[in-house]
Amino acid sequence: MTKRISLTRYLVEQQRADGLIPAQLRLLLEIVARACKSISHAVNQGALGGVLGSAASENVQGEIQKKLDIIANEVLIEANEWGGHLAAMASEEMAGIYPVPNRYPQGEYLLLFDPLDGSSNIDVNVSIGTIFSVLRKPDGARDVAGSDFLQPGSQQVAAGYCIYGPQTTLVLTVGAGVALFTLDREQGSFLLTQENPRIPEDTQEFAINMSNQRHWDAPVKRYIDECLQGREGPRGKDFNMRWIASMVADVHRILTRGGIFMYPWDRREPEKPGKLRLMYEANPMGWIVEQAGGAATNGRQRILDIQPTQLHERVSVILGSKNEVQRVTDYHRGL
Ligand code: AHM
Ligand code: MG
Repeated sequence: MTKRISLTRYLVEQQRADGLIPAQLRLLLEIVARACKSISHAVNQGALGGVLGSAASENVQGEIQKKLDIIANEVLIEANEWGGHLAAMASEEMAGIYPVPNRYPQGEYLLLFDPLDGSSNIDVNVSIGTIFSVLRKPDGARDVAGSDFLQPGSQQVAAGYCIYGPQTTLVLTVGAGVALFTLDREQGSFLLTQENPRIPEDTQEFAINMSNQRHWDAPVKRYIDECLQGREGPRGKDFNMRWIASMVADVHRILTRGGIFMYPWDRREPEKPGKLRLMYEANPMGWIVEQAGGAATNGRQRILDIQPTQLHERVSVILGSKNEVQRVTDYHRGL
């Protein structure tokens, strides 16, 4: 049997090879992975650990928090605050940023996360995950401020997600392709199981919440209508549909076998640009997908080029197989 490479060894070797992973960033990624291991354990315990169900609180977006949303958020904060690698954190579950307390040394990185993505799937035993993004604190900034986080996704220095499914898999990029690590529960470590997956440029599979169809904008309606017409329609081929309602799981499928994922703007909340969050969901996932040869846009613009104006900013998301994302984007541009 071939000896597998651990996450630690992978990061050390990357650090030596191309210098893309400075020591502080390596520590950060190891600590995030360790936190994901704890979250994975809590997810696995489910009812036995008393972690299912709702808490009696709402998050900053007015959504009822699940117990696991809060647990995962706390695990990530507690794991990361003391290491000296971070200046501050921001989370989908917290209203403002979380500067590292003064009793700990301050580092040069900013960590953003959606601690538990796919919350509606927690109680029904369907895959969920953690998504994270790492930025550098801008030069010259003394006390860290919320505005330090408002950097476009193209400035990310690392991004990843951990999916808690039949296997727990950590997916990571530092800008030199994508690496996948599977959690070996017996050893308690993440082991490299795939490097540089490539998302096929074409696909016959789309992921969208069809129950919102009547609220969509014309370009999205047109694209899905054409897919649904199958081989008799203008696309000349049949399409399959999947919607897990956990972005991590839908993106993981696309990374594995291709497809297009869309959570577009719709008329339910016309003043909001979309449901998903730019900084915690779209940017890290957009970068991973690009690093695997796919594309990610908001229908008009590359996701990673969007200049955020607020921490909890929302965005319309279209990502996955390049040619399909290009097609939907062309439809938005009236081409
Ligand atoms: P969450 O971060 O509160 O879990 O919400 C994000 C999730 C995504 O994972 C998923 O793609 C989407 O919401 C599903 O939404 P819907 O239930 O409207 O289909
Ligand atoms: Mg989420």
